[in-house]
Amino acid sequence: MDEQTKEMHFDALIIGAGFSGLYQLHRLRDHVGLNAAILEQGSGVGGTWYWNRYPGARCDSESQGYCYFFSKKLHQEWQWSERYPGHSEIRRYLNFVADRLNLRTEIFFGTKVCRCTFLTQQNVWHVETEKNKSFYAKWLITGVGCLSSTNVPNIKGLSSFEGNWYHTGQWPRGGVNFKGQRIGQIGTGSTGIQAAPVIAKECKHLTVFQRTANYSIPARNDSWDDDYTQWVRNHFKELKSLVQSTPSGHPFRISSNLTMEVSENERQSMFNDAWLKGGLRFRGVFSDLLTSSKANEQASEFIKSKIQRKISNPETAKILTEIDHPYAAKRPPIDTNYFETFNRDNVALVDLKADPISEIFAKGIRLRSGVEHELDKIVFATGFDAMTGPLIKLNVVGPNGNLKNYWRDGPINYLGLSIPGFPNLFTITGPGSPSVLSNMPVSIEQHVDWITKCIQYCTDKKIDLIEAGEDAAQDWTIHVRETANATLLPKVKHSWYLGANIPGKPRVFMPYAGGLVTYRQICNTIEKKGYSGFKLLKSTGATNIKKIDLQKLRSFALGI
Ligand code: N01
Repeated sequence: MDEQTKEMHFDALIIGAGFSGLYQLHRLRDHVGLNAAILEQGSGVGGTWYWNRYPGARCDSESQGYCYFFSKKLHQEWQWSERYPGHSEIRRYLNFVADRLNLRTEIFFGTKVCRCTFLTQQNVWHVETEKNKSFYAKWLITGVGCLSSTNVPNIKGLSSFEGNWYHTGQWPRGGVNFKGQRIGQIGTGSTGIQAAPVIAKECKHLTVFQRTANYSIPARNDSWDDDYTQWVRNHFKELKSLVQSTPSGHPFRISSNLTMEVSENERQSMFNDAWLKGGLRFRGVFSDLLTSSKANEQASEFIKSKIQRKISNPETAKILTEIDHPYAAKRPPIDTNYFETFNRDNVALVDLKADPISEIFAKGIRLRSGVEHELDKIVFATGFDAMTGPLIKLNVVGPNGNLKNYWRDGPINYLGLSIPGFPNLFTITGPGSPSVLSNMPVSIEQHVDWITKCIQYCTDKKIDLIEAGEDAAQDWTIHVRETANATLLPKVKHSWYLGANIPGKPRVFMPYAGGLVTYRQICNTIEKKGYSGFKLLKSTGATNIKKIDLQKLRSFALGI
């Protein structure tokens, strides 16, 4: 879509053209009949997958579950090629969806939102872009993803580095040539674990700088044959019902077995079967891996022993398996030959716990001990200012102030969807919703459907403003923290779930850990009760915000 005039008026504006934005546009335009549009920073659709093109970038969710389920027609036409879809295949899929639903006519590409202000006189959102364009809409919906604000650590001397450096979440569209070069990779989370084996094959030498050792389960990726594609197409209904009935939204069930209630032999054999199945399915072998320390220790020891056997150098094996957190308390990576990569002659591991980075200099990375690693390129696989970061970056200003201020002690909202003091704003997969603890497209569909129904309801009832009530938001925020505290998820030092990877960010567990099935039921009940907990107003003017009891919220903060 072209920006022909400087000011454009819509019923609804959606920010981001990834899984969230595309489906939200379709629902509002084609089902509610609104004049809706997407503002997208990139030059194409894809969202997270538009930016994450690093070597090895691939989804950890299995293909048969990593797609939309709202349209059987779309499902029947599409064909995945592998167990886990690669980044370019996911972009092809989202382009296919955009074309089939004729969405491009309502997408402004190359349009970076820099400020969103609620105008209380008119009850509309004023959205300003980097190129000084103004958009206005009654409804504002963010589909900016949870992991789109990249984190490049503030390491002394980066600007003096003579080679090029890259963040995996902002990968150049034309790719990067590593041939014949010495590469340094900082970071060994899900991204680094995917990238290292691929970079190692391309470059002359790879040095991996590891701060915290990590678990990883073999992905066991494989190609799909036509029979399997046909099976998936024939089982659309069953797959849809499966992903909507599991707490994680993945297309597999979580066993109800408890780890310590089976014999040692059975336990090892069940772990082994799960290891052979591979990927995120490993987590589903027992139901209590994230609620019982004893159960988790069993899984952790099993995984560590498997990892140790893959690595030929005992010192390297030790550094890679001195893991300081419970299995899956951080987002558990899955890999293709990650640990095996350290057996290659052209790969070295640096233990930053023993010898941290002191600075980056013109020729590479210098450690505190004075040891220097000369490099031609540096890859930052250092993660994101997750969940709240992309929302705060939009500079959202409600009638009572800006979101950055309101969330300075951590996110406060209702259902992860709506924020007190920010009327007619909805945040798809916002903090406080299952989002990143689930298979994202399934959570996204649930949020978009809920938001669409809510907007339809307000339209039918001629409601001007809807926003989360302060009491409901406070109770929900406490519930999110209590739910996390009942698990092992907060028992981690540096985890982006907790915002603990970003200096100065409040340490608060952000996603909702109660599972997608429970969450869906809660959302449906609230809808059926006429949006209980929300303030629905037919009047105009600013809403009055009651002060949230931050003291009460802080008492639920996590203190490690
Ligand atoms: O980021 P991370 P990621 N000095 O934050 C290290 C999703 N994802 O991009 O653990 C040295 O997990 C940091 O060390 P530590 C998935 O949800 C999805 O890997 O903090 N090291 C860690 O090793 C995932 O969880 C897919 O001590 C520093 C790494 O950088 C999320 O994205 C694929 C450092 C960051 O790990 C984020 O994963 C890939 C410093 N100053 C990723 N700062 C799919 O399949 C940070 N690190 C969909």
